[in-house]
Amino acid sequence: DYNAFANYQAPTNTYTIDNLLSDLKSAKRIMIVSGAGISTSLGIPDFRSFKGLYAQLEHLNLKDPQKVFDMQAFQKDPGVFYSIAHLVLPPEGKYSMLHSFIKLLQDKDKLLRNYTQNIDNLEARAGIEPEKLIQCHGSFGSASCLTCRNRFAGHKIFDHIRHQHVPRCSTCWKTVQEAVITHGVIKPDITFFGEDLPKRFYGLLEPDCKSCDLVLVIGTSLKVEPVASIIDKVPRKTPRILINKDPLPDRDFDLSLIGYCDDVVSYLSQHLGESWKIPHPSYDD
Ligand code: CNA
Repeated sequence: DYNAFANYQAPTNTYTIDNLLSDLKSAKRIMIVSGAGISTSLGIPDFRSFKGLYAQLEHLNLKDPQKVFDMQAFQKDPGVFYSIAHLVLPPEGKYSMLHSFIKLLQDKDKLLRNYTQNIDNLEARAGIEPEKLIQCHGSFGSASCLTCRNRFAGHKIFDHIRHQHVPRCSTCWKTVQEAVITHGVIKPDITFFGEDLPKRFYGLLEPDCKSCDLVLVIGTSLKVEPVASIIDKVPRKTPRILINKDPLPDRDFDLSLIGYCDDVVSYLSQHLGESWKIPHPSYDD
């Protein structure tokens, strides 16, 4: 069985940038696994870098900075999350070169799926179709009332987030029970620790891993499960490429391109030819 054999092949050390350029040209089903690093060029901090969000939260004296995104902690005091949420709010009117590159792959009919851990919703802003996009940890694109479950467009609470106020649903506000701190509180539809990932993630993951012909892992430390294990489900014969500021020495890639992801894809685009020129990354509302 060729596939079974291929799954257990030792990693090749001979995969080069030229192999990647040629695979990008021939690929038809590229899977992208992305993280906070694809948005840092826009000023949104990642979590775990030297000047990332976790470093910026030291003043809160939390034992574990992840607690800010913990559902139980949110239910105890939503104010803690809303005191820092503005730091990861997406900018308006722009996305990164890397988002634009993903859109280019979609336009070339090469994008199988983008599994993003990002919550900034900038993939959608860049024009990635809902069907091609799995926002594994949800996004700021929508928000819901914890009490009546009414759903709102995410931007409706952006001003609250900017001013570090806890937003509350106007329907539930009328019946507000002061004793219940989360009564009528609106929470962005981002997946907190302790919440489940979207059903689509589990439904599409296995077939996508089996059928993709190239995997690009971009701007992530691969520390958060279950996304961190996606690449282990991809058959060994499928090339797995890392594009990241920091190397991930404990993970198994055929090629690691270490640097700023916008620079790396600009380099690739220049070597792929005129039709691979990356469009300017901005949008009008
Ligand atoms: P992380 O653990 O902070 O890792 C980010 C990785 O990106 C690091 O390995 C960096 O080396 C790398 N990196 C940073 N900047 C660049 C760059 N310009 N080019 C290439 N690589 C870069 O973040 P992960 O995404 O791995 O962790 C998953 C968390 C982060 C998810 O739950 C997200 O919701 C969460 N997050 C999202 C955003 C966002 O939506 N923009 C921002 C901050 C955190």
